This record gives sequence, structure tokens and C-alpha cells, in this order.
Amino acid sequence: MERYYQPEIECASREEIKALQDERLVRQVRHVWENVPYYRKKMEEKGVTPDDIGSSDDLHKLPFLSKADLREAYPYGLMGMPLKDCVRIQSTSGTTGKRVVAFYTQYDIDLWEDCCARAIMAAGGTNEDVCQVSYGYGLFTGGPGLNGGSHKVGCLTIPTSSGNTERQIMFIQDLSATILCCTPSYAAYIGETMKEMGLGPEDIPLKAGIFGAEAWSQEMRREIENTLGIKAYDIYGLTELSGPGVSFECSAQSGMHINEDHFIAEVIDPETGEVLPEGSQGELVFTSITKEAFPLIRYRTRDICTLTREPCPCGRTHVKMQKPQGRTDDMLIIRGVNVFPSQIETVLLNHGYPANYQIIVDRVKNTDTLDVQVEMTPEMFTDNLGDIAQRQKELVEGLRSMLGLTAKVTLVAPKSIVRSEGKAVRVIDKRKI
Ligand code: DLL
Repeated sequence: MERYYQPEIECASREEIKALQDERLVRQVRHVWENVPYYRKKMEEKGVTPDDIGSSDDLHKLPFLSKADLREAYPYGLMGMPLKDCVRIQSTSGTTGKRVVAFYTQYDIDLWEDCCARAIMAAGGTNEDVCQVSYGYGLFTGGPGLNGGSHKVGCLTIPTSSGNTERQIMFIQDLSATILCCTPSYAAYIGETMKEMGLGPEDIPLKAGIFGAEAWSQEMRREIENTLGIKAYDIYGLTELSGPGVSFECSAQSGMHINEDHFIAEVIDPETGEVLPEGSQGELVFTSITKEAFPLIRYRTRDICTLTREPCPCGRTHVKMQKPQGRTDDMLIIRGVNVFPSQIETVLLNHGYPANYQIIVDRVKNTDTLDVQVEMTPEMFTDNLGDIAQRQKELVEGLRSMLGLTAKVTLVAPKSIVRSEGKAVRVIDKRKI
């Protein structure tokens, strides 16, 4: 049975959703015009005023915001409410430049937690469930967002945060956790640690996982589902727009419903900025139509994605986004060929390797090199060099047919690649260093 947190809005008719978006966008543009001088200036430069925006059909007239704008306006320049009305910040884990700092009023937090509650109920959660939140707590939005959503659903919430993996497993067992929320790479690590402890899916009561914050392939999903004995649901979001819960997967597991009563999504050509027709792949752009403290209009996410409005068997009517295919800024260009780390991951998992790998790109004598280091499973591990050479050859072939490029593959011993408790670092591009 499909469960909804707010069925009247999650399953509203397309006409109702459009009417709501129209009304909220018009109001939001006025709010920003009056309260965010940084964006007002951008509108003036483009010759647009709130009078030009009568409905969501006029969205394309408005200027974009990008990460560069967030940096320029850092820290307070894009705030839509006075400080006295804001109650919290969250921030990205960004390693380069200034971090993104996003602000929330109590109302913003309330709506954000509603979005996370929708995701938990779409994964089958009810107030009978015990929900272990193993995303990091603190500045990162994962822990606080899912924590709030879990409370709203009425689950017994275990705020373990990330780390201390054996203790995570102990809590899952002792407190009978039924839902696990963490990054997919951490879920895989929990599964691996369970195996080492001699535990299988039958030894834990988990039934569902809500995994996001980083790219993960369908193959990785299957692997996690098998080792933990659960159904694994994807969840997407970004700090700039609130955090997790911008979109989430339902039982159909075929894309994530975007919470369209709070966010209007567009897909644009990242080169020209032109809005692309539905079903085309391009850069995702979001407008937050309900946020008070940090209202972003036409924010360019850099995530590459497609949208579909095909009816979903779950009954939800909100548009679905496919798993992001990559980011405009993590696409590697290797000897002129566009490569996404997710393509490499797909090949590895299809050949039976775990999702523990590292991609090292370098430039030697003016030529790009691609070195993929892949961990063997304990079962594969051998000192028979002939076997290893044969395995490496098969992977080189697999990568060549996926990427159209020759990579060097190095098989490494089990557990030799550092595990992540949050977002995994998969790519080291030495060309940039
Ligand atoms: O990662 C928010 C989040 C927390 C989402 C917990 C889901 C679960 P940021 O740290 O600001 O926020 O990173 C946002 O992470 O633009 C995507 O590139 C990537 N990302 C987030 N979710 C997914 C996903 C959080 N399900 C950036 N699949 C986004 C692929 C994702 N990429």
C-alpha cells in the first residue's frame, strides 16, 4: 500500500499544481524584488520587473543565479528576511572557495521537514517505524533534514550521525531499526562491516533505506539491497534549496518526484541557458517558491538530469527527475572524451566488483591518463598474477566499450581504498592540482 504524508498535495491534479505554482511564483518574485537587493539588481539589468511575471509561464524571463552569485553575495547578500526572523543556517561541505551558507526561518524548516517526511512515508515509513539517521549532523543538511522528517512521521528516531560503524550495527540490531538513512557509500560500508562480523540481511530488521547526497548507480542500489535485505530509495537535494527532500523516490523506484509545491524545476542547455523541452537532458534549475529566508530564483544546480511527467503508478502527480547523470563540474574530459564517474561505476559493478574504487586522472607528456583503481572482493583476492592480469584485461575492455577510451586498471587488495562515512571521494584529478 502506497503511503503519503500530504496526499492532497502529493496527488493533486496537474491543474491544481500549476495554479499553486503560478500564485506562489508571483508572490516570491515580489518578495525577492522588495527584500533582496542583489537579485533585484539582476532583474533590473535584464529589464524585468515583478509586473512581467504573471504566472510560471513567465519564469524564463527571469535571470539565473549560480554558485558564483552565492559566493559574491556571501554571507548575507541573498537573505530575504531580517536576521531576527532567521533561526538557523546550514552549510555545504565544499572544499574549494567559500562555503555556501543557507538561512532558514522556522517556517522554512517546517516546510523542509515536511518534504523529508514525504520521502520517509514514500519509503513505507509510519509511526511504527524506528528510523536510524546516519547522515552527518551539524552544518551538513542530511542529518538535520531527515531527523526532522522522521519526527514528523512519528518514527522513533535514532540520531546516530555517521561514523562508528559497529555501533551503528549494534543500534540497528538492539533497537530494531527498520529504516536507515545515510549516503549510499556509507550504506555499502555498513553492509561490508556486517559481513565481516558474520552478519547477513536476516540478522537485521531493516526494511528500507533512504540514500542520497551523492551519485550512485542502479547496480550499487541492487548490491546494497541484497546485502542489507532492504528496498533502497533515492533522495535528492542541495543545501542552497533546503537540503534533502527536494525530490524523493516512491515505490516505483523509477525517478524522484520533485516537491513541486515548493520548487519549480527547469532543464536548460548549460551552454546557452535555453530552456529545453521535457525529456531532454540538461542542467537542472530550481526556483524555490516558498522559502522565506533564502529564496533562490532560477538557481543553476550543475546537476545533469532529465524530467518526466509520465503518470506514476504510485499515484503522485509531481514531475519526476531521473538520477542525476553527473554534474557539469564533475564531467571529466579525458583526451577529448566526456566521461562521468557514474559510467565507470556501472562497468565495475556489472563485472562483480564492489563500489570501492578511485579514479585518478593525470597528464603525462601532454596526454591525459585515466587510471582506475578497483578493490577486489575477498573472494576474488589471489596471488595468482595470471588471474589478476586476466581480470584487469576484462575491465579494460568493459571500460573501453562504455567510454570509448582506454583506461589503465589496477586491481588492489580488499579494504585498501579508504571508506567514506559521508560523501565518497571517487575522483582525483591531478591535472587541476
Ligand atoms: O547533499 C543534501 C542531501 C543530503 C541530499 C542527504 C540527499 C540526502 P549538498 O551537500 O549541498 O546537499 O550537495 C548537493 O549533491 O547538487 C548533487 O550533485 C548531489 N546529490 C544530492 N543528492 C543526490 C542524489 C546534499 N540522490 C549536491 N543523487 C547536488 C546524485 C546527489 N547526486
